Amino acid sequence: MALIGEKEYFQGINEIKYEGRDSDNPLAFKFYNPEQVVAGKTMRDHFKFAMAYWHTLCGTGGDPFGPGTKDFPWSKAADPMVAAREKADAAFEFITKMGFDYFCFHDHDLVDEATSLVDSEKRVIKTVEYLKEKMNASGVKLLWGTANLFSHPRYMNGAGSNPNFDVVARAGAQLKIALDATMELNGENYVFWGGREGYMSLLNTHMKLEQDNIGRLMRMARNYAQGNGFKGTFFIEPKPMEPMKHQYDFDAATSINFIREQGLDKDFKLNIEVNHATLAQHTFQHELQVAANAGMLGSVDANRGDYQNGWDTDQFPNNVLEITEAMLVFLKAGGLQGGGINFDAKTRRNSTDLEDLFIAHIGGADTFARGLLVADAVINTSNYEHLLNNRYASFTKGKGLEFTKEKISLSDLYAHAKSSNEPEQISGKQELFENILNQYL
Ligand code: XLS
Ligand code: NI
Ligand code: NI
Repeated sequence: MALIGEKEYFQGINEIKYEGRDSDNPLAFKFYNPEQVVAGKTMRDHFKFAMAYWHTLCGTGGDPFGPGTKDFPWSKAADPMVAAREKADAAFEFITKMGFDYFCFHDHDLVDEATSLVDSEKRVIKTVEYLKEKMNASGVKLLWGTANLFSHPRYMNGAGSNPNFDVVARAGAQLKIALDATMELNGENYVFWGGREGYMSLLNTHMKLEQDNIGRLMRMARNYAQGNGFKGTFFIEPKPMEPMKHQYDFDAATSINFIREQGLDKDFKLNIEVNHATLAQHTFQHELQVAANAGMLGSVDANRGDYQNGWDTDQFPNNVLEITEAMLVFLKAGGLQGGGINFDAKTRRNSTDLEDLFIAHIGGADTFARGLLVADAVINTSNYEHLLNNRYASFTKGKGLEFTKEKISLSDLYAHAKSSNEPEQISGKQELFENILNQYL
């Protein structure tokens, strides 16, 4: 099967190559050099860049004030199966021209939902057959699949958290079909983003029952998938708000608690999204660190928010400083466990050229590559690690060391403090740490 479908959608664009930072070619990588080895691994393997089917192929730019602006030449056909094939052709042409190895999808990004569950399942199965051929021909892999359990009006009161069991069961059915699709395509992971899993008003909400029901659904999903040979990891993607006023998977710490409380910690990790972190009043790097500390740094949804807006603007990542700080955490944690970097990002409503999709992904990949290179240099050639470890040197010897081993008591602390003078004032040297990062940028 040819890599470009019957019709070439991105005409005039060839495979994107690395040309280095001096290149003026907008359709070339300046920092992302897939085969370049950094910290013992190629950039390609560090990142496992993925295209998000929903934004790149389906997001035509509609907002509450107006319709879509992007006249995508695929999926215009009235027959949903023809439209789905065209979309798949465009998707694989895009991914292979980008030189990426992965994609991610929601069930109904692939093909529109039908009016009945049975017909929807048929559509998904047929589209998956077609995707499988395209994947075999191109070598492109599925980073993760997921079910859209938030767009359809039936989920207005939630999916797993819905107060009506019939809706929970319907969500379970859709989840099963999405898991089947993910497994059929050898998906490496499965994501749960709880779009409507939360509440608008506590007055009409049984919070504990709703959360326990989500846990039940997740355990069923895990048992079903593993029973059918799925070896991948499940990820929860935290987000604090939007669409619900309060989302149950508020942030990394909240989600980790949920995972442990529900007995899911052997099989579940986190998918951290930049813009969700900032919506939760955290930094992206904070969320990565919280996940890493719990051994749950699974995957990343790459994008960025807007300093002035309080919603998920899903812009392409271009904040090099932010991503460099994140790459420090990433490298020190030993990378992602099972996941990759999925561009859950959309071009702006007025970026209407097809080539803008490439330019945006190039910028995103370059931002991560640059961050990785800088973080690696900071760790290995600057004074950074030494300064950082030095701050905690008092825990590496004497009573400090005994304290970390829990070999001393509160009375020992009392005796230690009583026989010492007022502790010495030691500068935190934040500006020095910041300057080192700037110096290496
Ligand atoms: C929305 C989420 C969504 C998930 C997948 O804010 O980021 O796109 O990644 O359902
Ligand atoms: Ni996301
Ligand atoms: Ni998001």
